[in-house]
Amino acid sequence: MSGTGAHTPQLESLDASGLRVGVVAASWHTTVMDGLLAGARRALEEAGVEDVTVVRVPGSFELPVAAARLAADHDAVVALGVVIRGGTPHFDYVCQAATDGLGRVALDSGKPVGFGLLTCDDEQQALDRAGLEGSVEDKGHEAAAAAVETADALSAL
Ligand code: DLZ
Repeated sequence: MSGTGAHTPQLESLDASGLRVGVVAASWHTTVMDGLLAGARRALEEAGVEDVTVVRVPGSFELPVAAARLAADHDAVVALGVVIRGGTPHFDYVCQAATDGLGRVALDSGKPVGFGLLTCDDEQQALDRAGLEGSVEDKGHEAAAAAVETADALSAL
């Protein structure tokens, strides 16, 4: 997928100060994860979210179960992780399980789950998307912004 045509969130115009947002972050690939988490925190701050719970899990495979728990008592969830392709099919199984699981959490709970899971061929692709100095994209910020914007849209229905 390409970033062309990406939506630009107008976070400052939202009043998200009353939202409770849960962030679940995997722990593999520390530098990339630090960037994703910082980007998510920045987006939540820009939107005025004051109530943020951050939970760390070992790997991306564990994101859905923690997201499900957070969705039970938060208005929105942000899931952050990075999986880098190796020499075995393991990559495909972890990515598929995490993606399917997070989608299921969103639909089962009715709460938005911001999808900040990077699935990359190599570490450079992940660094390019991590919102770090020199990165071209900021996927942690994007995922948190999407979760908050969607929670806002749902609250108006
Ligand atoms: C096992 C594994 C591997 C090989 N690679 C990654 C990765 O690139 N990113 C990630 O978030 N997690 C990885 N894991 C760990 C699995 O997600 C999971 O934590 C373990 O299989 C234990 O359930």
